[in-house]
Amino acid sequence: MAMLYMSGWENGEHWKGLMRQHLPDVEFRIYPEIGDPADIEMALIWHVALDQLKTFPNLKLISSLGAGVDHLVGERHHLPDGVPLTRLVDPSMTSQMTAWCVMAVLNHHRRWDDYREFHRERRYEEIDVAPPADVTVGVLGLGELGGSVARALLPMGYQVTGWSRSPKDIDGVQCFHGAAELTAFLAGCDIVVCLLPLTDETRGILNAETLSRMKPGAFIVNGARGAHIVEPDLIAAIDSGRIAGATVDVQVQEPMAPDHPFWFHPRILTFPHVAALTIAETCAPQIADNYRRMKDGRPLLNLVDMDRGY
Ligand code: NDP
Ligand code: OXD
Repeated sequence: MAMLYMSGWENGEHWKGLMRQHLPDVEFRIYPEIGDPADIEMALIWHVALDQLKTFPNLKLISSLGAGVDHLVGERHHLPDGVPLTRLVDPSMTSQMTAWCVMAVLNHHRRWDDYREFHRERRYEEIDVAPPADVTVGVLGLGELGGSVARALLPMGYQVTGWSRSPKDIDGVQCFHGAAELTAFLAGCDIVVCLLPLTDETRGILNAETLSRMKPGAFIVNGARGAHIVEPDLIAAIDSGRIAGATVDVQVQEPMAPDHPFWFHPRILTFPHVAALTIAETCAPQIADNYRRMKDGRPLLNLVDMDRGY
């Protein structure tokens, strides 16, 4: 029986070496070297060849090689019925994302770009900046990543709020939940950090209407998925002066086309989807654990609820 690695990344051999340490008796194959399709019991997948999954008659577990599963849920017609899908929840990914979001918040709040400009111009001048206690950072999504970002901002003195689907109780964080509380949540934010999963309910959640509900001069940080933002609406809101700017790790189309307007916008900073990378060393043990759980019929870790979409 075998595990098949289907990622499109060029580190298959590296994963193979690691998985051999954790599961020495399990053969590790790297797509497109499938061998006999009947051998494949577990697939590790990112964006590659989803339409092949139904051709493995003994497939018992699909594991996303990322934390997000929108691309898999969105293509669920390719997933064999009844085969569970798990995702990665990894402390390294959480700390990477936390650091990236904190960096984006601090850079905006402490006027990094303006001081860089002053430095170039040899201007030794002070810019008025509100103390953190007067700045509210709101986190959309209070799960593994959003919860960590919210907690990390507290000791820096920020007012922290958050929004999730179900009610949450996080010490020091004012928690909102459900569609009915979205407007109240947004209205209080100076900086909004998006860490939602991309689902039918959250696609385009940052649009002309919701952006207009934010405080004038609010700033957007998106570490989740590009399609959470209606990109032309964001540009219009920034150009009108309503929104101060945005830092986005993710875009609707990745990689961004050379003529994408984000490249040319002075108030938008883009990153190439690097906020939290999958580190094979830290993720291999949980994948091995789930393999053993699948074999023993024990409950799986980080199971995706296909109907909920995350
Ligand atoms: P989780 O599933 O742990 O958390 C998701 C949070 O969003 C939960 O708090 C959930 O609410 C909330 N949520 C979901 N749907 C809604 C809704 N309709 N209304 C309000 N709240 C909602 O996910 P993670 O924190 O692990 O990851 C979040 C996303 O980050 C991933 O889906 C992925 O897209 C992105 N990501 C990006 C990376 C990058 O490098 N840029 C790397 C890793 C992830 P509740 O708690 O009530 O369920
Ligand atoms: C993920 C990602 O979901 O890298 O893990 O975006």
